[in-house]
Order: sequence, then C-alpha cells, then structure tokens
Amino acid sequence: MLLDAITGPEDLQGRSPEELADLADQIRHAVIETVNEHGGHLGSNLGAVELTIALHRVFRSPHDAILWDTGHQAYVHKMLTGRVGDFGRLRQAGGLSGYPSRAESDHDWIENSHASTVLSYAHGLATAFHASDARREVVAVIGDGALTGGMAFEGLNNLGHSGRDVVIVLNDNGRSYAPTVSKLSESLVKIRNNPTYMRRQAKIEEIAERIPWVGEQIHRGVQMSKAAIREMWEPSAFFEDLGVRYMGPFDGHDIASVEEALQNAKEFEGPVVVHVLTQKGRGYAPAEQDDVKNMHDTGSMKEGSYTAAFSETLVKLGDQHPELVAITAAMPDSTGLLPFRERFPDRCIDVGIAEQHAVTAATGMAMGGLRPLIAVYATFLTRAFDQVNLDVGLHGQPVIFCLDRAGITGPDGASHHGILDLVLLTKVPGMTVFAPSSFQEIQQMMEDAMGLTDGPVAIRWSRGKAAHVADNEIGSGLHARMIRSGDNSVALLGFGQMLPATLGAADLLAAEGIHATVYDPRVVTPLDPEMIDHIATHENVVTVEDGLRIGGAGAGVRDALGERDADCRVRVLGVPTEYIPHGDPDDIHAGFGLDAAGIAASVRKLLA
Ligand SMILES: Cc1ncc(C[n+]2csc(CCOP(=O)(O)OP(=O)(O)O)c2C)c(N)n1
Repeated sequence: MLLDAITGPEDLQGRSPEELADLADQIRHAVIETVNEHGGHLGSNLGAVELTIALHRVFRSPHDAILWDTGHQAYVHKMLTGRVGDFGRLRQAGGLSGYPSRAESDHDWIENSHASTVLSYAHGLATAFHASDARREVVAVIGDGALTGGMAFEGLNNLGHSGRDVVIVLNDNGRSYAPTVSKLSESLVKIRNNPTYMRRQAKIEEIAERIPWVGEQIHRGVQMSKAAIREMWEPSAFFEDLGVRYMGPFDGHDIASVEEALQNAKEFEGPVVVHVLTQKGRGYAPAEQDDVKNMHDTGSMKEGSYTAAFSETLVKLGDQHPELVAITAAMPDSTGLLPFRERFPDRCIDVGIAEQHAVTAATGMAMGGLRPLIAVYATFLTRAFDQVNLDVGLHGQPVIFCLDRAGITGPDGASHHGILDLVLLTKVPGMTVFAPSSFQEIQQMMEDAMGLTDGPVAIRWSRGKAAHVADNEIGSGLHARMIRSGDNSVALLGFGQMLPATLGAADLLAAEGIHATVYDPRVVTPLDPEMIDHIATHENVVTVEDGLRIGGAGAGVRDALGERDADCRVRVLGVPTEYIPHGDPDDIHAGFGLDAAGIAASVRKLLA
C-alpha cells in the first residue's frame, strides 16, 4: 500500500496524479477506521486530505513551518510525516496525540488545540525567520470557523500591517462544529456561489492575460496578477483592506490546482491568503450527510450524562423564564443546546468561536434585562477569564456559566482538561460556584441559579456519565449535604464528580474500622458555614477535587478552617500543576490517587 511507503513528505515527490489520488483514498480509509475505533475529529480530517498532500509537496517541512490552527485537522499531516505506523493508536495513552505534538515530531510546531491562534504564531515565526535571514516559509492553515475568533483578526491585522511573509491557507468548508456563524463567511460564500462574479472574474483574467505588459508576470504569478487586476473592478476584499493579498477560491480537493496556488503564494512577498473550498466529511457518506456538523467529531450527548441533565433542564427553565437566553461559542450540539434551540430559536445565540465576546456580550444582555446563560467547555472559558472577572464580575451581573467537560477529560489531552476553572472562578468576587455530584443535582442547581440575581453563578460538571440518585439524596440552595456522620477522626469532602470515589474510599476505610464523616459540599464558593463548623470538630479533613490542588476548592476549605483557628489537619487531594497528556480519565485519576483506593491510602497516611 502506497500509504505505508510514505516515511516523510519527501516520499510524496515524483508521484503521478493517479498515485496521489490512490494515496488520498488510502488516507481517508485510515482516518475513518481509526476514528471509528478510538473517536476523534472525523469530518475535519476527511476534508483536509488533498490540501495536506498539496501542502507537503509544495513546502519543505519541517524546514518550512506548516502550522495548523486548532490542530484537530492534523491527522493527515501526521500520516505524511512518518507516523502512519502509529496512527492506529491515536488518542490512546502512550499513543499519538489527537493534536500536533512537539514531543512526537519536528513537523509539529504548535500543539495547543484552542482555536484562532495560528496567525499569531505565524507572525512570530516569520518575524524570527526574517531576523535570522533564513529563507524559510511560514504557512498557517486556518478554518473558516477558527477565523471567527478575535485573536485571528488580531493576527491578520498585525500581519497586514507588518507585511510579514506568511502564506495563510483559509480552509473553508462553511462549518465549524455547526455551520459557521460569520458575516465574513457569508461574503466568501457569496463569492463562491455568485455566477456573475465568477464569470466576470474569468473575463477579467482573460483580458489580463492579453495585456502585453502584464504578460510575463502573468505566467509567473498568475494568481497575484488576477487579484491585483480584480481590485480595479471589485470593491477591495476584506483581506486586502487589511494589507493581506487574497487568492481564490480554489477547489481544495483538486491537488494540482491547490499546488499551483500554493506555489504562486510562495513566490509572493508579504502575507497572502489562499482561499480553498473543501467539503467537511468528504468521502464518507454518513459524515457528508450529517447536516449539523458533518461528523466534526464522533462525540454525542450520552443519555444519562451530566450534559443530558443540563439540556433537559434548560428547556424546562426556558418555558418558565421568557427572559432566559442561551449562548454558545460555536458548539451548540456538544454543549447540549440543540433541544433549547429547537424550542426557542430566537433565544439561542451562537457567537462563533469567540468566548471572550460571548462573556462580555452576556454582561450587556444581563444589563438590559435578559438572563443569559453561557454553555461552554471548562477549558474554553479559561480563555475569557478577564471578561468573567472584570465585565461580568465587577458589574455584578447575573450571568450563569454552565461549564461542561470540567476536570480530567481524557483522550483530547493537555489542552482539553478542565482543571483551572475552580482555581480561577473562585477568585471572582461575588461568584457562586456549584459542583453537582449527580444528574439530579444539576437540575436543582440550575433552578437555584435562576434565583441568584445579585451576581454571577457557575455550575461545572464533567464529561462522563452522571450518578443517578433518589429524591432524598439531593441538596438545595447554598447548603452542603452531609451523607455520612462518622466519628470525629476524619471528614471527607468529595467535590462534584469525585463524590462516588470519595464514598468508595469511606467504604474501604469503614471495613478497617475508620468511620469517616462524608460531605457532598455542592457549593465550592461560598462554602456552607455549617459544614465548615462541623468538619472543624474533626481531627483530620480530606478534600477531593478533579481540578488543580493548589488554589482550588480544597484550598478554600483549608482557608475557611484556618480562619476559624480549627485544630485539624487538612489534606487537599487534586490534580498537580502540570500538563497532563491524553489517556483514559479513570486511569489518569488513579495515577493521581484520585480513585477510591488512592483516597483511602491518603487518609490512612494522614491518620498514621
Ligand atoms: C477557543 C476554542 N473554542 C472552541 C473550540 C472547539 N472547536 C474545536 S474545532 C472547532 C471548529 C473549528 O472550525 P474550523 O476552524 O472551520 O475547522 P473545521 O473543523 O471546520 O475544519 C471548535 C469550535 C476550540 N478548539 N477552541
């Protein structure tokens, strides 16, 4: 099989168009097979096959830097840069990461997976290459979705201003998770769909080729000339107003045409956008036919999950509160907003991949009398912390943050774990933070959050399946819930999804004659003063959370006990301050001593 013979990009040279088409088929097959087995980003990678082949034939990676915005579409790049043999272990502990990874390959320059950063990296690298006189190209591949993020505009503006030499490949499939929300995208689509424009452009090109003084140049840099001449007839395109040359659009599945465009762009000095049109999910019928997200990824809302509890409750609250509006940053499906959007289409707002804007816009909505709720993954809210603190917090606005995928998330690796939210959100004055331990608690907390109108509220839950509990096992308001009353040797506090493991530890200890008091604190801030008073009567207190150990929920408990001069030893169990690679969440928890056995072991050590 040709794919197995590709040990690096150099093996792509000298291939016939037929061989390249075969290679594209084999790559698609490998992507579908592996993602069906291990999950991951299907649609985005299927759409980028020909584009990636063309990029690696035109540029000399890693001498030239090929940078992938977000990085979720880099599977093909991995296969073409010597990693075909390992591809079957994608996203598995010890196997390939689902994003570019510097530890894996010199061909991977950046690896963060949060969107819209690539133009800034590109600007930086191009500045450095320029300073070193090295003739190295910088190529930044960015999707139409990622281009909706504010940082991408900042990068574009600065690239245009500085004139740095960067080839920007706009991989436009009209989708992010859902159809991309952007006026810019709309105007690009207009270009694509407008036959008059296309005909006129063809005519202009024809005329241009006949003008003698342009003749020679036309053959060397046809596309540049077209763009230059087009400007005489067309209102300047968005990019060109910013000082960035625009070329396109090109069929992103036609390797020869993309290669020609990239070659021309490479010759050009200064920043240039090569606009390629691709089809998300290309070559796989279920993905092509999925009209919400073209199987962007393989995750979906699981029955009985925390997300399902949120989704269900949101619709109920929407009925009761006409002022409630839900906001998403380009992820309506994964955050569970689709049922709400279906019922209240005008009250569900997709802002694009723009978390910072979402938060400040929510502040404005709250000021104007709406009740905004932002549904977002914990890891992506971190990007908007300044807005949470100074726009929502300082103005005391009752914005509700619903944080999904908090804690250790697993196969998406370092950038996707939601382990900073508790540290950060608990520092926002006036913020109430809930950590639900069950499906039913989410419902209760969302209802209670609607009643808290003098400041922001955050409710954070994890990706996994939620515990289902009876009515008498649900708390209310800002109260903690005591689950077991033990002797006063030790009190255990299990925050949110860590409650079942904490109870498991209490069982193990009970079998050894250690009878722990166990609490579900429910509210991370403000801590329930009655709970603090009660645990202060214990000799030892052990807190368990799935976020950073330093500065998080347990640290708050320790402080509260300290303020009371409580005479008890406190052990805070949580995640260490390090970048945690991908792996199975249960294994990662166990590795940090955050499973029942590990918690019990920490308690024994403390008591000894
Ligand atoms: C800051 C941030 N918010 C949300 C996401 C989640 N996310 C991952 S990929 C994606 C869509 C990207 O769309 P696009 O750039 O067009 O790439 P495509 O998958 O369509 O090729 C989103 C919203 C993210 N990675 N980063």
